[in-house]
Amino acid sequence: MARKATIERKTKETAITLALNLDSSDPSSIDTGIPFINHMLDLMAAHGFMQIQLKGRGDTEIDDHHTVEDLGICLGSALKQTLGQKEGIRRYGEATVPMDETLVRVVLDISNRPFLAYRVKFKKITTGRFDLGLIKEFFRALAFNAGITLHIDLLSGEEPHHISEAVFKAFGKALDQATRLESRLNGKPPSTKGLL
Ligand SMILES: [Mn+2]
Repeated sequence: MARKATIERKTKETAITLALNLDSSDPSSIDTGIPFINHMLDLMAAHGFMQIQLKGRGDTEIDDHHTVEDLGICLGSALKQTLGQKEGIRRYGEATVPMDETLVRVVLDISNRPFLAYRVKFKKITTGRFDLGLIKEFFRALAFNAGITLHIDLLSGEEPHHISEAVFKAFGKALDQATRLESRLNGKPPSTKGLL
C-alpha cells in the first residue's frame, strides 16, 4: 500500500495544498509561486523517489519568508502523517551529494526528536531573486513538523545554486533511505524502546 498524505493549510499569509506519496516516482507537479523553490523541491522529489503534488500561494509581495516557511511546515506535517507509527522503516538516512565543486552531506534520523543542525554558509545572500537564508527556515520548519533530527553540512563549495541543489538532493536521498521498509523489522518500529 502506498504511503500517502494530503495537507491543506490556509492562513492569512499563505494557502498551500500538498499531496505527498513516498512510494511513487511519478513526476511531481510543484507550483509555489516561487520559481527557485519549485526547482529545488522538484529535484528533492525526483532524487528522493517521492511524488509531490503541490499548489501554494503566499504573500510574496512582502517577501518569500512566509511561503517558504509554510512549505516546510506542510511538507513536514505530510511526512509525519505518511509515516504514522513508523513501523518497519529504516529510520536513519545519509547522503553525500556533489555538484561540480560543491559537496553536501545530509544525515537524518526519523526520531520524533526535532532538531536542525545547519552548517551551510553562502558567500552571497541571494541567487537570482531568492533569499538563500530562507533555506534554513524551510528545513527548520520541516524538521520540527516531521519530528526528525536533521544535520546538513556543506563540506565544500562556492556557487550558491550548486550548494542549494546539493542540499535539496541530498535531503531527498537521505529521506528515501530512512523511509525504506526493512523486512527484518517485521513491521515493528525501529527502536529498542518499542516506540518512536
Ligand atoms: Mn539548477
